[in-house]
Amino acid sequence: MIELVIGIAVAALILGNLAMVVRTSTTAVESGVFGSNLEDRADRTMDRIALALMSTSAEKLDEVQFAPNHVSAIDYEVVVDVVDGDPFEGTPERIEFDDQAGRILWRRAPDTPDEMQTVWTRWVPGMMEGETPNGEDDNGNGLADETGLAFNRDEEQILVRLTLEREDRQKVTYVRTRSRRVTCRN
Ligand SMILES: [Ca+2]
Ligand SMILES: [Ca+2]
Repeated sequence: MIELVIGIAVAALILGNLAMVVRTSTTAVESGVFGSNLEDRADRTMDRIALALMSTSAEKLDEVQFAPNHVSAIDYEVVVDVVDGDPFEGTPERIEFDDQAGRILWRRAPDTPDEMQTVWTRWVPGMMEGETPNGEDDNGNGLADETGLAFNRDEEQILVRLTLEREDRQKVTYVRTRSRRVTCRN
């Protein structure tokens, strides 16, 4: 009888461990997928921003400041063609950080009746990874208190920085940060 009880206990222990192993590896796979999805999204969003800025002229981006200052929105016009040696510009566009909703918005003809809007991504935190609001550059990237989407100027190039932050079902927070240097058209 005692042997039987011990046998059952051992079997239960083994099964329990097995279940735990299975559960742990499922969680590991899930979190791996979650993290790489967020990474893909960060890369895709950065690609879209870079493509848009590459098609504009740096002269038009006066409002973009030098480090340690930054802006969280950028107004530009896509240079569509050259007419008699002068670049011909299209409709104004804007990429902006909507800090209330934590989104990056792309707006075409902003603040006009013809405005079009698209959400390029969600899950953008109020502050860049490693940054806290204290007037200092906590994460050592040359900018002080920068937002989850930040632009600054470096000679004729625009530096774009982006952090995405998202919580999974287990309440684990994932953070992915990207930065890119974009050269505008002449
Ligand atoms: Ca910083
Ligand atoms: Ca700071």
